[in-house]
Amino acid sequence: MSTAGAPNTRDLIAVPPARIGAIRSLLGHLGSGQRVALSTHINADGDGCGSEVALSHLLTAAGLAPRIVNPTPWPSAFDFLLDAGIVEKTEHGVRALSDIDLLLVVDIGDVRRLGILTDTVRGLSVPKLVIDHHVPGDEPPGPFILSDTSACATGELIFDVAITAGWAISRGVATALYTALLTDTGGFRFSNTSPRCHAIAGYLLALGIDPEEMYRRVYASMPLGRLRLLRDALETLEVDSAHAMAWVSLAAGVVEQYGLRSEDLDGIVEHPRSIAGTRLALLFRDLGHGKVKVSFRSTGDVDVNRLARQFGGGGHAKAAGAMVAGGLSQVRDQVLAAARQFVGVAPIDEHSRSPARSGQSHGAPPSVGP
Ligand SMILES: [Mn+2]
Repeated sequence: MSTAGAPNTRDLIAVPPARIGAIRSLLGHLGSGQRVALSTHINADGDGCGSEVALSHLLTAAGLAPRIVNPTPWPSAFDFLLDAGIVEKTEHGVRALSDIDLLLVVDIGDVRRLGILTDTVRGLSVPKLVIDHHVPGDEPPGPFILSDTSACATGELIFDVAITAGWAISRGVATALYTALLTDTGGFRFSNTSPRCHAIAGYLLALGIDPEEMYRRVYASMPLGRLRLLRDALETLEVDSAHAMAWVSLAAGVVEQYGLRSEDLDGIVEHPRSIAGTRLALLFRDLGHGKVKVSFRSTGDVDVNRLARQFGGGGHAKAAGAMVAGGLSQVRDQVLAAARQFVGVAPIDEHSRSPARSGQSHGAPPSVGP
């Protein structure tokens, strides 16, 4: 049985032609024996970690000597990716960048996402390569860029590099790439879950990845404190149905009180986002030193990257963040006021006069996603 115009899986798996030039250019910088530092953004997520581990395996097999050097500690949730052969030198800080031949930064569109490594990376004279799927910032980490916002995850682009280079996808590579795709699509649920994303995931399953084991490792290995933190966050839930917004807040110190780290906050903001009719969900986390981290999530057409940029942050159209100076209630009031203006009155509210939504443009300040 066939349907005219139906896609076939081979077409879905094929590397998009628009990426091949950038991939070949990146590959042209790689040479046997090179010492390569791999880095990703502060509070690395499953895509950053998965992309780094996949590249570690691939580059090692290709005769290079990769090491991972991140601005913040390796998240314990992704310890399972660090099998034998992965060199993780984050604890050495910028010293681990002093004797390299090449830097390869993943899942970052702006150098400032490298946190404490930023200034050192700016000053590096070795080639700096970037593989990313964010909206590009105004200061990319390096000049040699493979960037495509249509990629569901940076891991998709790593897959493309491997296929284009003719590198074998080992079990370790497949596990790491599956983690990248799984986490960046929220378990294959977000709008970036493209047909190609599923096709690549299918390819990785065919290589022997066990989806239930991956689910258990990524989503069912939660420390008890994480659930207690969620309970506390949900106690603060507020909803503005006229603007189709919902938000939760975390006071200074609660994350630490439960023995958790920033990485454990992943997914909290999905709860306000899951309320029927919500177009914009926010998480406010008081960091306790005069700064509040704001996470923005959208369902539908609210471009939270543009909203976050009003506060010096950025990210994707549907997921973004910003670090805002001030106390929790002050920042919350300020951000909510801007958010209400930005989304306008939700059209689903029968009380609304439905003014033109969101179109207004505020000057975009330099983007630094926290
Ligand atoms: Mn990503």
